[in-house]
Amino acid sequence: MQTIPLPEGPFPVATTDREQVKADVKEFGYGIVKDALTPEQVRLMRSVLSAEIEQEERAGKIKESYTDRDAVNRRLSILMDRHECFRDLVDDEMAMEMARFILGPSYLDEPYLLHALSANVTRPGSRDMGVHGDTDYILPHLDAPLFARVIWFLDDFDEEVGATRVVPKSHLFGHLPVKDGSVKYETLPALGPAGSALIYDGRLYHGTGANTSKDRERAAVIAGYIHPWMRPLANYPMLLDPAAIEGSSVLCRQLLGYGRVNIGFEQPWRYAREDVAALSIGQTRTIEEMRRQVRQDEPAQAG
Ligand SMILES: O=C(O)CCC(=O)C(=O)O
Ligand SMILES: [Fe+2]
Repeated sequence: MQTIPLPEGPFPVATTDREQVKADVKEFGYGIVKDALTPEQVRLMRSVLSAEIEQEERAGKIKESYTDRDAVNRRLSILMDRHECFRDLVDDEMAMEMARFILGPSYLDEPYLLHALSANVTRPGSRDMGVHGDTDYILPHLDAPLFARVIWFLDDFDEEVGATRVVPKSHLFGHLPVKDGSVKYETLPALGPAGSALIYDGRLYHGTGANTSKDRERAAVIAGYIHPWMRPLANYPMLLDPAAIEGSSVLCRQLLGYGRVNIGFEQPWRYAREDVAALSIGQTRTIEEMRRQVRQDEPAQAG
């Protein structure tokens, strides 16, 4: 078996300096924002999450996921309409800044889309997830930043509790990870106190760590942002409780797919239920603004 060793450090550490985090993401493929959530947000999200998991367990809804090696951990795949604290995380200002940094400008300034907002809670005895990239499902490998990922820490992330493991600089390897057992990638744990957020380019090789603790859990909320021309995990307007989305920001709903506009062309939602259609967002730019944008983009597209 071939082992791919870690590159030269020093490696990114949790910091409140966002410019440093961006530099880390560029060079290493990941960075860690400290104090990304307030202690109140962490407490609320953690307790809502525990209650939701308990409820799903009682209802027998916990399913094994093909992405994990066992079913000791707990995953909840849809968080947006379970509580406002999660819905309002969708258009979090820091997450948006990092998504813009990773994905770059979008055509006609169309907002990105949220791919998914889910939770992953490791529990004592959970095995590691195995090294992967979050764009592995896009074949063949496309060497462009397609996915901006944010893992919010709701508990302290340390090695024992199963902090996410990363392969520094793997976002630039130029191919998907080899998963036939012939290659072993050395990894590092992404560390930080509860309230931190791991930011990474979806090409980065990574995976949940094993939880080797006796009695501690590690809860994470995972968000992914994609280009407006990509397909999210689900058709959210068909799936989410409209009552829980009412009162959300325009940007939040655009990120959730309630935009009726794609690359400047608006289409009515003729057959949507009234309360769902009422949440949809039409064109927010004038024709003149769009023409100006297209003219600005032309040299870049040609060149
Ligand atoms: O929970 C984690 O630490 C990472 C999970 C992950 O990589 C994934 O779900 O794709
Ligand atoms: Fe992942």
